[in-house]
Amino acid sequence: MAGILDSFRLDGKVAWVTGASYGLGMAYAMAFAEAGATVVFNSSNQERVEKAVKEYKEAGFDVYGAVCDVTDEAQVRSFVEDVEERFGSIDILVNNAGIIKRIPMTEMSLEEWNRVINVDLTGPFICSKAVIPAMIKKGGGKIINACSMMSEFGRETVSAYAAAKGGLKMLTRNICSEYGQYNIQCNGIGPGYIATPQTAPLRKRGEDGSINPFDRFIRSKTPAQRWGHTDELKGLAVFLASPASDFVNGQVIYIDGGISAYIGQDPGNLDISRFESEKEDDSIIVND
Ligand code: NAP
Ligand code: GCO
Repeated sequence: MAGILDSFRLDGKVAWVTGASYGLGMAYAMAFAEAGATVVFNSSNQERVEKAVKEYKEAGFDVYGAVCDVTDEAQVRSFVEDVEERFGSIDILVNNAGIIKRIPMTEMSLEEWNRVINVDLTGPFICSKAVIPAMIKKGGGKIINACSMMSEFGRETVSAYAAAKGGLKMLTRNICSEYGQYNIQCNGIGPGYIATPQTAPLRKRGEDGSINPFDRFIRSKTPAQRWGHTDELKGLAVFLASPASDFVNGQVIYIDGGISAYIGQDPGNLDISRFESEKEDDSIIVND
């Protein structure tokens, strides 16, 4: 008789993680491969795709990657057709690819605003639309959207990103509403503040090695007083991609170290001596 842990396995499934050349996407892809899935990924840059394929191989996973900009419907269609020919139709889609531009709203150009909305919200629409018909034919599927603290909260300089992530929460609920009858579950992962290239600028130390003021702020807002690590999100991703979550739909599950439950403490009262010796984050800072 199958045990409970078998319901977390992904054997025989084809999983597509968008934007998995590094960061959280790579963590999700590695986790899916470890759970038995055939994993494919895309990113917008050939060099970073090739580098990532090597990293997957070094980790023991044979992961297929190709360049595909999630905002380009023709590229997405061609990527999906290529994957279907090579591996079969896609059972699991993680709409992970995302960018952020930290600019005061009144100083943000329309082009900058549109780029963030296109990657973070329209991209998930394009990719979900490309895989849902085959999921319906196959009897079901899983769609997981990369939501955020900014699906719930605002903050200075991230207007486009927050608007996109708030919209992505509602797109998650709408895909659930429209396609749940076909055994498609669409849920969101809502990470807190996680150490990746996207957040590297927020942790960058001063010339004198002093802690970044935003780093201090986030630690004062997090009960554990630390940033999350990409590995800590793997379990939730596998859960939402697996049969274990077949009756979970339209939910955004926050994995944030408690930020969304805590009013926070005065950053000035934080004892930073505890983590001054932490190795400085060496994530690449990718300029999109
Ligand atoms: P990241 O380090 O910046 O990685 C973003 C990934 O998306 C990269 O693989 C990047 O690859 C790819 N990408 C960017 N634009 C793309 C496009 N147009 N088409 C295809 N791929 C594209 O970000 P992250 O921190 O891992 O975050 C991943 C997702 O989780 C994002 O949606 C982010 O908003 C969300 N999130 C992150 C955090 C956090 O604290 N880190 C918290 C909550 C939510 P290329 O550069 O090679 O294209
Ligand atoms: C920022 C950060 C956040 C995180 C994440 C939090 O500038 O505030 O980049 O937006 O990336 O989305 O959940």
